[in-house]
Formats: sequence, structure tokens, C-alpha cells
Amino acid sequence: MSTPPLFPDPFQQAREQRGLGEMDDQGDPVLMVLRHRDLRRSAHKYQDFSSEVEPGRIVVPSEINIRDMRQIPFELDPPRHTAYRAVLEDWFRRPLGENYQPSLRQMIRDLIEQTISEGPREIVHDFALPLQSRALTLLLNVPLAEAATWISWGTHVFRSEDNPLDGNKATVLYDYIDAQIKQAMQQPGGDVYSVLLNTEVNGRRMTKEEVKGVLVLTFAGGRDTVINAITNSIAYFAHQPKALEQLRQNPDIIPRAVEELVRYFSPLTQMGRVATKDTQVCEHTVNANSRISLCWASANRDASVFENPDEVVLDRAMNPHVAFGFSHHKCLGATHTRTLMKILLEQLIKQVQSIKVIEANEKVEDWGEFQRKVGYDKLKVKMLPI
Ligand code: EMZ
Repeated sequence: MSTPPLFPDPFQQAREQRGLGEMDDQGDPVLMVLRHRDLRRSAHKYQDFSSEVEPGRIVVPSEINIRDMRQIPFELDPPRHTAYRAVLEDWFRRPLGENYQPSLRQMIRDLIEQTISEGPREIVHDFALPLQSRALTLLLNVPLAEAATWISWGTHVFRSEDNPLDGNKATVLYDYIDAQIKQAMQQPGGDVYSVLLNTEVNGRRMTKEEVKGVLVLTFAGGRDTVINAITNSIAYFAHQPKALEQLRQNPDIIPRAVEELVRYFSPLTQMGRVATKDTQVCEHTVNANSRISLCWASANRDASVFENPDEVVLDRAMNPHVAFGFSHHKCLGATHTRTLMKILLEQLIKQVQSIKVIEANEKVEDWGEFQRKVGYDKLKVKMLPI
């Protein structure tokens, strides 16, 4: 008898039968595009399905009530989007540079070492969150000490334990970024703030507000997603000890394993767009100014694209997953995250024999007709050394 998947796919039936899902979101409903092919088509059509609407409206759940700051470049359409994207790409490729990976490896090695030696550890808050924050100091090229402040914000910058849309937390983030920008203007250095303040887009320097828009996205978008990817990988290896063994025997497949894990976990379930005119998706009418969402998590289990979609096939050869998004908006932080995940797997097989789960509380998202496990609120494990 086969065991149920560790991360079930709640969209299967709706995807196969209708291709669409429907959910309410604070009175602004969302038509969820569930099939891989429809999703990829819609993602390309920015003239029909825009990202450049009221700030916060393309996010599901909508953030229009808690922020009016536009995140850049993800809340812009081409051609405005293209110019920002072009200058940001260089910076976000830094993980491929020389000193980045040894520093990241050191962080990961130390954290695993501590986890092994200090007994059971809660992974979400005491492993994934510190790792995400420390690694981000490398991406932003700021002192490691900054990570302590970011860790104190918890796993999401706009959500707190008792409030799924917390405007006060947004203020903490904005004030922090304003202060960093001010400091960079007084004393420029090699950090992201100084570099972006000096970067030209369309023949003029980026303004403070624009730099802030980029940083808000970097802090917000790359946070719970990366935390889920790290935590879920550890949960997966605990449940499948053979998988760790398979990677130990064939470390060459690690880059493929990273792609497969992010496909399977799809740490970001969906992202919205707003129709600019009356149009159609999957033979369904979409009215002007209504919302659709590109449901990455569903497309990544589409059996017409992925054989055995509910299985983790660590060396899956063809893997056109959309876990980092698709088309011109695909994730800017993907190089950083892929690098982090690759080193995490490399170090796990070097340092860890097996992982035992002691306590697990699943984090289940509620999307109306769909309930989706996206990660954990709490995952206490013991790592046993090699
Ligand atoms: C937005 C989003 C970006 C949003 C790629 O995702 O991530 C969410 O976690 C934030 O709340 O504001 O940045």
C-alpha cells in the first residue's frame, strides 16, 4: 500500500475537471488558473493580465488595506518593468560570484553542526529563519549582525501570529529600510542600498522611493518562501531516509534534486494578476478589473506535464516547473535560493546520517474550496551525525 504524499495536491480534481478554481479574498474574488499550459499563456499576456495595479492587489491574500508602497519590479508591467529588471539582474546574480558560496557554506555547516550537537531543534524558527536571514546579508552585502534584527521580525514581514495582514509590521520594515537608505546616502559603501541609489534606470538615478520598493520586495517575497523550502526539505529527508542516501551515492544529481524539491513544495502557492479588459481564460469569461491567479502549486502537479507528479523524483530529467514563477516576472531571488538549497543538500549529506521528527505542526493555507499544506508552523527534529 502506498503512503499518502507528505505534501498532498488539493487542486487535482478541479484542475483536471475544470482547469479553474474560485475563491473569495476580502470581497475581491480570484479566479485561480490551475493548469500548467493555461498558466504559462496567461503569465505571458501582461497586456491582458496586469501586475501594475493598486499596490498589493496582485498578492493573494490582497495587501491593499495594509500598504500603498509599490514593490519593484514585481508590481510593474513591461516596458517599465523591463528597465528595472535589467539593472537588478546583475546584482541578483552575485551568488554565482567567488566569495559568496564559501561564506554561505560556512553558515550552513555551522547551523547543522549546532543542530546535531545541541539536541532537538525547532527548524522553522531556529534553523530556517536564521539561515534565511543570515544568507540574505550576503545577497544584500551588509554586515552579518543585521540578521539579528530581521530574525526578530519572525517568519513574515506582513503577517503575525494572530493577524494575517498586519499593517504595523509593515511599518517596522519600512522604517528600517528608510534608515538604511539614509545611512547609505551619508556613507555610501558596497551594500545594496548604496549601489542601487547609484544605479541608473532610463537615464536617471533611482530615487529613494524606488530603492525602497525593491528592498521591500526583497525582504517580503524571499522570506516565508525560502523558510518553507528549507523546512520542507528537512521534513522530507526525515520522512524519506533513502532520499538522503540516494544523494550521498549520487551527489551529481543535487542540482536536479533542488529543482524537484521546489517543484514539489511550491513554496509560493499563487500570484495574482488583474484583467485589463473583458477576456477569457480556459474558456471562462474574465471581466475587466477582476482578478485571476497563476497557481504555481497546481501547475507543478499537472500530470499532463509531469509524470507521477505527486512523487518526488530527485533526478527528474525534464522539469519545467513554475515554482519560481514564469515569464518576465520569474523570481529575481531564484539564483540565491537555488545556491542556498544546493549547499544545504551538500552539507546535509556530508554531516547528517538521518533526521528524526519529534513534533510537527503543519501550516495549512485556506483558499476557500482548497486547503493546502505549504509548510510547517513548527517542526522539531533531531539530526543524527554521520
Ligand atoms: C510580496 C510577495 C512576493 C508580498 C514573490 O512574492 O511575497 C509576499 O510574501 C509579500 O507579502 O508583499 O512581496
